[in-house]
Amino acid sequence: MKVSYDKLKEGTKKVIGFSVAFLALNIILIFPKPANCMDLSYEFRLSGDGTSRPHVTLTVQNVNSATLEMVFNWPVIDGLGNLYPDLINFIEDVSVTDADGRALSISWSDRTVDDTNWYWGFVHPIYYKCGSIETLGNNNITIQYDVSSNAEILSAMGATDEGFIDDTRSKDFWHGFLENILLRPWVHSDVSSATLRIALPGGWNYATIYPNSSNDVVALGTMDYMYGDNIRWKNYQRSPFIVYDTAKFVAQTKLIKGIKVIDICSIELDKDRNQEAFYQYFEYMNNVIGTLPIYAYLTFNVFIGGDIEFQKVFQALPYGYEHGVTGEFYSAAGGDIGAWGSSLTKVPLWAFDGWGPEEQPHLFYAGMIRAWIFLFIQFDPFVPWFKGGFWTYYENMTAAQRYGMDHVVDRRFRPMYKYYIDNIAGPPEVDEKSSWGKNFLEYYKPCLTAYYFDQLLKENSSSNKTIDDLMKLLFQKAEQGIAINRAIFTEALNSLTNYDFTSVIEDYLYGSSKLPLDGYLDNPYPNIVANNSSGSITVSTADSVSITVSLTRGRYGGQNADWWVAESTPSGTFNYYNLSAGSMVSGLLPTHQGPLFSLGTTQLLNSSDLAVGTHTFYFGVDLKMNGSLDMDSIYYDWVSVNVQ
Ligand SMILES: [Ca+2]
Repeated sequence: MKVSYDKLKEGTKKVIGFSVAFLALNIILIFPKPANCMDLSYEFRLSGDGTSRPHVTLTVQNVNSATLEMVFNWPVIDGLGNLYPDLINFIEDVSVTDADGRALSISWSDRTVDDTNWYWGFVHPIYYKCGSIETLGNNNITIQYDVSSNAEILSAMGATDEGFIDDTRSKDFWHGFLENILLRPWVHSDVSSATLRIALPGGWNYATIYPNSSNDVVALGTMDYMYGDNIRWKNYQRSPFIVYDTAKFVAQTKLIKGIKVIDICSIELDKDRNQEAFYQYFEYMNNVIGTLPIYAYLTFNVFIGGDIEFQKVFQALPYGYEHGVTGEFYSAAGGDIGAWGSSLTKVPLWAFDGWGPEEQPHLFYAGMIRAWIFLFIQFDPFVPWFKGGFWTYYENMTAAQRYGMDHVVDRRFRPMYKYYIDNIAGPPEVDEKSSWGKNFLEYYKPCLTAYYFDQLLKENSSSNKTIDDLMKLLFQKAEQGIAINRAIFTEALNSLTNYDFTSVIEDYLYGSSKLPLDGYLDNPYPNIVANNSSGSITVSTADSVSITVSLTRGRYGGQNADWWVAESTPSGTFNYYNLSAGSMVSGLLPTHQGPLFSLGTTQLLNSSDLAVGTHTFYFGVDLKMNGSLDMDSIYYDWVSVNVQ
């Protein structure tokens, strides 16, 4: 665990190094003073039955400036950038003392950090409340304050204890973000080390997205998630923090690819949840795209019903966006792996043309995909097709790895394509919204396009390359702190095979051309005809018989197959078409072995010396390329020739 956190720190250092240096340079230019190396020890103490306000005691060591500037994120900001300065006061009753207990003065001001170079999605400034402390030459300073109680937070959100559907209540937990409750140095580089000691009533526990150095001490490192200098990964830096009574809440944790995946929910909700499914999908995404450079991923659900007026605003803490790479943080029932539909066996595989409450256009855990696509791998400038379309594609692929691709093609991609052809495709294209309010052209057409790209990659690489290889390349860029753009995307895609994707990217992702997916979502379609007839024919021995085959590759393009062209003879024996001989020879062997491709109309035989009796000619492909006939995976067609 230590190892992976170190790896995480290494990874983020690379990403933020430049920004940190740049910010530090600015600070030095504006405030020419030496950088401090402050050590911060926080204690978060919750007493009694959980009703009271938590109390924070912070000891700052190695202070060496006349003024100590400490900040926390405030006020609350929603996804549209609206400020709610009166909604929640996270920090109350602040007092500052020196090592001898003498009071020091603190004065408050508002600070805002903004940068036009920030990633498109995080357009809002970061708002801070800054407390300036006159240190009077003290090196060690203690700051104490209260944090809003959970009842105060829920009440501010518009939720009440009466709103709980199960027997949990606001006193049974505390939930929020460390950014809002940990006063910390204004200058990130001033932080040398930080720890957070958690003191809780008996039977309580906590969870953060930081590692522990002991059972009750969280190693915050240099508090890297909590500063705007790492702005490319601003959401990645959210630091959800949950404290809960273990008699009322269940925490399930699994280490996946070095990431501690934590899910906390009330006991009542836990009965309907299936964390194993979530783990499986989480692992899949790490495997096929890349392992997220985070220490932990945390989800939290409580069972509160009804509309909570400011729930989304609270979720958007601390920067004004409801989702984070480090987890989805929900304060009410539902959420991406919510109470309903969360079971692996209950994943609703909808039919796209059947809108309704039972037919959901997305899967309930879909939000997890965001951590990879759009939060970690970012497109700049923003393109809706990547966020919506590739997200939707991978959401479906997580289901496919559990249920099988055929199931997902049949139940999701084919209906989606049919809906597209019937209602959306142009010219001119007509956009529509799904029952989840998602535009077809931003979510579903680009999802189908991703499927098409995957098929083209397989087709041009004997299935050695897939769209996962593209995503891995893009993930590597993200690890280097590089946002994707059209040129990088195109170059990555074109590097995989000899196929030039430039025009299909233009046509289907940026343009409004009609997707040519006919035949890419169906089963392979072999066709065999005798004298241009697909039914039975009757000929005399003198007549010549022409046997012609064709194949539409269908959804398995590039997949290896045994190709069969066979004849059952009147005497009951089998012949097969030998490609090199160009004729039927006795026995039953594959005519060809290799990847599926679409084969245009091809004449194989044209002879007039067939024996009297019934000859049945078969053309088929089976998807297990092993030289034997596999009837469980074969697609075939036949025609019979009755020779008189
Ligand atoms: Ca076979």
